[in-house]
Amino acid sequence: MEIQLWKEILTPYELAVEELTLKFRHIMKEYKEADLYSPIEEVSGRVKKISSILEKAQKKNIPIDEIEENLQDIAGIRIICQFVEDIYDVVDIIKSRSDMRVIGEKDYISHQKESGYRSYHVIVEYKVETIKGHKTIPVEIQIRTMAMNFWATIEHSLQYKYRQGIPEHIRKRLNAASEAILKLDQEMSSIHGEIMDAQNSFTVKANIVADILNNLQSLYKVANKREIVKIQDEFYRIYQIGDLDQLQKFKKELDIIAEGYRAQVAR
Ligand code: 0O2
Repeated sequence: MEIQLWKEILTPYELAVEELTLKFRHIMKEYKEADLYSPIEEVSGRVKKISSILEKAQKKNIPIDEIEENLQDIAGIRIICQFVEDIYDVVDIIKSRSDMRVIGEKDYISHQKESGYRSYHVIVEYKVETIKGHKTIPVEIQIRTMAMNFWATIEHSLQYKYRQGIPEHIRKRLNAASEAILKLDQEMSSIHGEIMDAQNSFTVKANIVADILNNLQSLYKVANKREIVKIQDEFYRIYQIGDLDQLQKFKKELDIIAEGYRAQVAR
């Protein structure tokens, strides 16, 4: 097979990697612009090197002219997340899209590989348009946490260093490191829950405060001003205690007062 032919074969894969990298980066941008937490932290992509394609085909006994039908990771996207929970959100995002179709999944998080490798792989079918026309190709999307990626990157380079197999004593260390990574991700997940709870109650509190202040402002225009100033002082006192339940109770009472005034005005 001539090098020119390889270039032709790989062009749609290059385009798919470029397009998908851009699309996933855009998802990150959209989350950030909407002031929302992005489950995607980082995106990268690559087209497998010809030498690696040949090596994998040889390892799996795939004839050269059947490589395209049998290798699903010629085009690869890697998505890095902060927390394990984010990985499953990213999988849901991928499944909900109309521009790619999931044709395979490998959950190496619930089913860690013997090597200690952990990651979630989704194979999608993706359509590209080149000057030669359109083509639907498989793309492997690897989704993993920063910690999982750290381990996989080191282990991958060791695989290259020890082509005949990683020595047993290093394997043992890698397994221990993989366990430590699992623990680290679990610890981070517990903090993740706390962060989400804190963000949630912050939003709830901010909305209650906004409602109370709106009501106070409206009442100030129609009700006895000294009464409203007294209510406002009471609000500041409760606000300083910082108890969400008390604040919620105060809001309900103020709603009733405001409703009463509204009814009077309507009469
Ligand atoms: P590269 O250089 O990253 O492209 P297999 O038959 O298991 O070798 P298969 O059937 O394609 O491969 O599926 P699998 O196991 O899901 O592996 C796909 C890719 O996942 C690999 O591609 C690696 O990128 C990554 N991967 C899988 N297992 C390991 C592992 O134990 N350690 C690390 N570091 N990465 C792993 P390639 O072609 O092997 O390599």
